[in-house]
Amino acid sequence: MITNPAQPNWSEIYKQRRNRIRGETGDGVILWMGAGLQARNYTDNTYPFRQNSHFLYYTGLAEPDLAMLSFPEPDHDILFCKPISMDDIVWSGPRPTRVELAGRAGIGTVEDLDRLDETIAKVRAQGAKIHYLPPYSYSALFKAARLLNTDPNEVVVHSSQLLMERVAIQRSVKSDFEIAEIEDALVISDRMHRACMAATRPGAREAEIAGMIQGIALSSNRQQAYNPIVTVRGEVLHNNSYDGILAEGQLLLNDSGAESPMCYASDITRVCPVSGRFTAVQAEIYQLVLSMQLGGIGMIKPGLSYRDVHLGACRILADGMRALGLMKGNPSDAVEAGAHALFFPHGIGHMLGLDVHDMEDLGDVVGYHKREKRSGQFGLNALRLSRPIEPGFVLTVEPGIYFIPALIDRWRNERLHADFIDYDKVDSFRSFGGIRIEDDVLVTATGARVLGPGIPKTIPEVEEACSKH
Ligand SMILES: [Mn+2]
Repeated sequence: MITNPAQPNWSEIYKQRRNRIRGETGDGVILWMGAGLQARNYTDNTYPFRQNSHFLYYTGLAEPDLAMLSFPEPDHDILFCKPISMDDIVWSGPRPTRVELAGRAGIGTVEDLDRLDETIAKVRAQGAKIHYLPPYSYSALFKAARLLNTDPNEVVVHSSQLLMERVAIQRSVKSDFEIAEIEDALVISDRMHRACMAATRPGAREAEIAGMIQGIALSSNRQQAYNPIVTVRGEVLHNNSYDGILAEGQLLLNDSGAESPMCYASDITRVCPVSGRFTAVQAEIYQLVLSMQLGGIGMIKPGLSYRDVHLGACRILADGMRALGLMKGNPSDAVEAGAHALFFPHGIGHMLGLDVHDMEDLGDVVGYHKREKRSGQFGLNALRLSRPIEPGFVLTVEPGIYFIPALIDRWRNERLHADFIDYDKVDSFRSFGGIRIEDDVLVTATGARVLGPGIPKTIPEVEEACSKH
């Protein structure tokens, strides 16, 4: 029989992942909690289910109501599952047996979920430490409090810093199979973005375009990796409403991405002109954001801090804004002072993987070196990833330029960075909106590779995609 070498042995991969993490956490027992269904307004009406990403990484099991204990000895894991009742089968159909689930994940022992409490109690009675990650949902928090027989306020405090650090290191470097999953997700994202560009026209509604993007994911039997941002008010960074109607002369910002079959995320932003053609002023700002993005991608190489990539893109911004008359003075001094953050108040990017902001539930353990603290400076304080980058990291590179009227007014009234900003000129851009260009990038041994099939990005490419009505 010919075996396909491209088909990985996933149960073996999950085993290896668990053996590595148990080897790095010493003598303790690791408690992995799968996610449960979340009620929307009563128990049986639930939000779409999404497994906890750490649980997915170490088991591949996407079903609700699972837990696992990993013991210090190699290959020693117990999967805990709810028993299947006839009611479950009547209402939800047949499901994989517990033994099938355990087999898929390469786990040798399986128990009823009801036995998790007593098993944990037994482990603790023997003096072993329980390592667990801090829960990010209240339901998981209360479940953990019950399992660990502790006050809910104590659960996060006593989560394992060592486990967080080791998980972050392990999950940060992506294997070829994981990269292939992200690229698979990007194929759907490419369709989402091209369809959006083709549908953008004066009179169209944001909701109509957001619905079409969602339809592309759903009709491919995929989830969206996050709630898409589809807005003509691109300067509102996380604009979650779809109330707007597109008008001639506006820009439409679309930040949306699909998941792969194994739930890896893609995260792409593009901006296109509602009329199909950029105005001269829009093209100038767009081209500057593109220079920041291409400049940032060009800087990426192993060992360089992502903070330096961020600051490099900020200097391109300050230099370009000076050429356009919006900023003045020395660009490096302006960036050091933080003046550029009037236009670019967020970070250049973040890790991407099973989560769109990969492992952000673990906090700055992921993006910051142990001894490095987040900056307090406005703009730089929103940088999610700062530490030196390594081959195998997948990152977003997503600079932007935004004109946020309330922020402009505040800074102008306070005469903030008046040496570096021409406020009269900036005022003439009050209704411009915002532009962000975002790609997903793999750090290679020598530099960077932009993942995905090549989503329209240059001005001619975007205008061409807009013309395909
Ligand atoms: Mn992003």
